[in-house]
Amino acid sequence: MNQPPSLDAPARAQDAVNHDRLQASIAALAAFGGRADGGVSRETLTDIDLASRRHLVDQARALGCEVMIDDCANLFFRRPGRDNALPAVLTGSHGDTQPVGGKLDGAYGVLAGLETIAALNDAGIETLRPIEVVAWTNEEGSRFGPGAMGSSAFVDPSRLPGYLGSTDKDGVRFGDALQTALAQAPGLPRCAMQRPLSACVELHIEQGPVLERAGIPLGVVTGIQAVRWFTVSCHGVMAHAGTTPMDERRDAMAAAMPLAQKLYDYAASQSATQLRLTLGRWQVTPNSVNTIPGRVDFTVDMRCLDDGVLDGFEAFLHAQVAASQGAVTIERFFQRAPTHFPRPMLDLIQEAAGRASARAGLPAPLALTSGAFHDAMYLADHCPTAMIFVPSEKGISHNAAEATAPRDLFLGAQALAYTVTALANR
Ligand code: HGY
Ligand code: MN
Ligand code: MN
Repeated sequence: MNQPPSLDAPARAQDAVNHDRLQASIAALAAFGGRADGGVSRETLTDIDLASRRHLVDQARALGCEVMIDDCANLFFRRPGRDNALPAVLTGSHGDTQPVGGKLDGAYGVLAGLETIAALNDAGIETLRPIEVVAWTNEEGSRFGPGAMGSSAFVDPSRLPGYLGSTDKDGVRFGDALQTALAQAPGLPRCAMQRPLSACVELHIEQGPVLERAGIPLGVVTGIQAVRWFTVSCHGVMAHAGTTPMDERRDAMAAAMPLAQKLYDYAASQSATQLRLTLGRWQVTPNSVNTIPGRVDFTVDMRCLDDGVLDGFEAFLHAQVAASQGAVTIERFFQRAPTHFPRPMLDLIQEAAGRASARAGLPAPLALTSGAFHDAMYLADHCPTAMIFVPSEKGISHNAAEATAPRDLFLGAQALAYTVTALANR
């Protein structure tokens, strides 16, 4: 018989988290897109991702959850509370991965959310509010840009139409992939976007080296740095590699390389600001060994806690474009200012993580900012939101070698269970 909400419910939920069950659920989901090198390739709305979603639906239903889907194919797994008219507490993360990703980025937050529900079930705890675990669509932004499409559209549905025309490297439109995903979720009730939520907590791996270097298993995330993405296009003229004299070429690569170096030099000049620059995706047209490139497109990912630094870098980039007299064009397709999580949420996570660490005889949680962006950056516009981190071994992520000690994954899930239960009884 479920107990009515009580003050010790968060502690009882925390103590009911099951280490082996969590490990098994991580291994089961990792099989969808599992790679021989131990990584996972499960880009958003691919057939493998759709199959993994069906697996998550089955897991959630086995826990007694209702399952819903919204217009951006975000999946919600809902555990009723005593008063289901109250806005739910949301946890979860994203189910998609990078082209060569790991088992934990996103998946861990979804599965720890389901583990929280399993722990509540085991402990016979009935919360006042409903709890929902979400699997967001396309957080990575690697197949279709920008990133965090599902969460940003949930918070502001007017964004969704602008996402539909985004295409992947094979020319597939996001809108078409989305329709296929929705068509493959027959019988799932469609829920509204922008629904009121009472709070949101996202558990995630740090994807950087801070917690591991500090020897601390749990992080209280105070905020997320700013991010901007651009496509830089260098325009030339295709011509024969053998017959065209060097001084008669308009070689797009000859324009792209020095520009890229100027951007790296600029970033190096700003190193004191912790500005980070990545030129991650290159496309050469026609990409032939013996044709002078007619066009070179490359992406710019710039990040910094100080948005003013990104303003300066963007101005530098525009100055290079102006100086090119039309040979270089740019398009900004993602921009997010820094996120700061509210103090009352940070205090609760400190309490939840502090109890889990103390009972394990480990150091108290560390406060830190996130170098990676997360869906929580948009939810922070919608309801009181915060994040919990666990360490990444050697700070590695977006790499098949991504790993976190099982002990730390367990502690993170314990901290989440406490936090979500406390919020669901407020
Ligand atoms: O790029 C990011 O920060 C996130 O991991 N997708
Ligand atoms: Mn992630
Ligand atoms: Mn990621």
